[in-house]
Amino acid sequence: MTRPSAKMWALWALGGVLVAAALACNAAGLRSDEGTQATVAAVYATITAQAMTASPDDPDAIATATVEPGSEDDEEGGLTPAAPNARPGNGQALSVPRCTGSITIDGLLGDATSTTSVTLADNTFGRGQWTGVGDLSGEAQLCWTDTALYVAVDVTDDVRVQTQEGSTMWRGDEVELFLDGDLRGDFYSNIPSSDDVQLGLSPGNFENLSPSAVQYRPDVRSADVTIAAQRTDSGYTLEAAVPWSLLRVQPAAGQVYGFCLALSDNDQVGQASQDSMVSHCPNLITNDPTTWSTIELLGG
Ligand SMILES: [Ca+2]
Ligand SMILES: [Ca+2]
Ligand SMILES: [Ca+2]
Repeated sequence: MTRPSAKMWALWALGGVLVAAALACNAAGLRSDEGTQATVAAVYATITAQAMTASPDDPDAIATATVEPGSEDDEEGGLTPAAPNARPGNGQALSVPRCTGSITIDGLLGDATSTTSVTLADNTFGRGQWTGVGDLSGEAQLCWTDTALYVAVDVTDDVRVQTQEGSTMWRGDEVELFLDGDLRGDFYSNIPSSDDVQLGLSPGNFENLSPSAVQYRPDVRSADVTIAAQRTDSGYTLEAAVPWSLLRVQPAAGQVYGFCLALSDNDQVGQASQDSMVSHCPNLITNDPTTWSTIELLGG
């Protein structure tokens, strides 16, 4: 056995240095990746903070988000991205006027003289069950007051079935209302949070079950909604005054919220079942606020 020469010791030492350098490079590479991710996170944190603090009715805040690339304002560091104020592609966005006329919540529609209309006829659940607009569809009218959002729906439904109340009323004929009270604050979050309200509005069964409301989200509880319904030849009508306090917002002209109206259908007589849903939001996933459309409150 021969002893390593001085030259071999030198080569081993050099090799060790190179290996250590390679490891150091790799470690530096990892740190570099982490740094990039941290930077991205910081940028998004900034965007989120801006969206949280920007007033939805502040036109300047919106304008800063729409700077044209290459324009004078498009200077590095001069852009302040903010979340949009609409959800294009999610169905008809509604511009809702203030209510006029003398409105009585009795299920008889037509007493609100200024409303916006929306057709509920996009099948969003139970594709194999929904046989067309005669099976389930609706025409809704909306207006607003300082205290409530007024909703009137003329529902076409071939078989009226409701055996449930409270948190299971969705397993029967009912109207569902979705409102995202902080549209821009968490615009990209597809998980419902405390500002996302989902209500069920049931016409009852026109016998021993009275019209009633329930809050499904953010938590399940009974909902204090003034509500009435009437049986019709083609289905039923439902009329409701939904308090803004229940929707967790302070209404004002110009405010924009995430919003969707939907209908749930059960045609299984005597059973608790959900056959299908229709809406004006064609992409509706009930627990994903990014699939809802929007509502704007008009002044005047
Ligand atoms: Ca009425
Ligand atoms: Ca039906
Ligand atoms: Ca039905």
